[in-house]
Amino acid sequence: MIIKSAEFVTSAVKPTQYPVADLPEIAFAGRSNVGKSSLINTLLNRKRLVKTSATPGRTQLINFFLINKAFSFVDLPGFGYAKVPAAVQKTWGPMIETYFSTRETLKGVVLIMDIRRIPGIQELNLIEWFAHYSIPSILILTKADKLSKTKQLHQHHLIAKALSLAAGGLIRFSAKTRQGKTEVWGAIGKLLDFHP
Ligand SMILES: Nc1nc2c(ncn2[C@@H]2O[C@H](COP(=O)(O)OP(=O)(O)OP(=O)(O)O)[C@@H](O)[C@H]2O)c(=O)[nH]1
Ligand SMILES: [Mg+2]
Repeated sequence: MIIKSAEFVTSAVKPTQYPVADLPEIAFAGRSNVGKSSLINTLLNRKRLVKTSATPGRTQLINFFLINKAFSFVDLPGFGYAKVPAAVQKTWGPMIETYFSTRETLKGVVLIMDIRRIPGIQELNLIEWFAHYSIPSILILTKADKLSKTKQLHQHHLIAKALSLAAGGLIRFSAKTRQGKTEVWGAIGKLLDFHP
């Protein structure tokens, strides 16, 4: 995929603040600090388009990016970070569900999980929402560089089992080594109906 342009558009919490829905859109979801922003930056060959941080839970807004003036990427706020104030944690569910249920141009969601961790109830709930709202999903196991190849395969199979999926339904990825980047673009291209 050749990235000619990638620009931040706006941050939003509610539909009236979303940019006009006139281009196909792909959203990125996952636990806080899992590596959502790093994955987006890696896909776009940008070091700091999307802010990453060592402090989890920093992205608490829905951030919209315009790519090649042809489609949008949306960095959704992460869930599950205990230090986020209770009031913010409470608004996360409705904010995300409103986005999933109202965004007509949403073509799919990339759910990012840590390859070292068996997904929990939040990931399972998100996968249920995707099914409920008929949103196609791409499931990613990131930070693969943190494990040996043997351990990667072992975790890949355990996580697939925990999600009742075939192993082929998960893509192993690393923002550090760029492992899996081509595969992720292939999956996104299918949802956006182009060939990256
Ligand atoms: N080794 C390794 N570290 C990674 C990878 N992806 C992200 N990280 C690190 O994990 C930390 C969190 O990454 P972010 O991309 O900011 O994660 P996020 O999910 O956007 O986090 P929030 O927006 O705070 O919820 C940073 O220190 C990254 O450098 C990866 O593939 N490999
Ligand atoms: Mg982030």
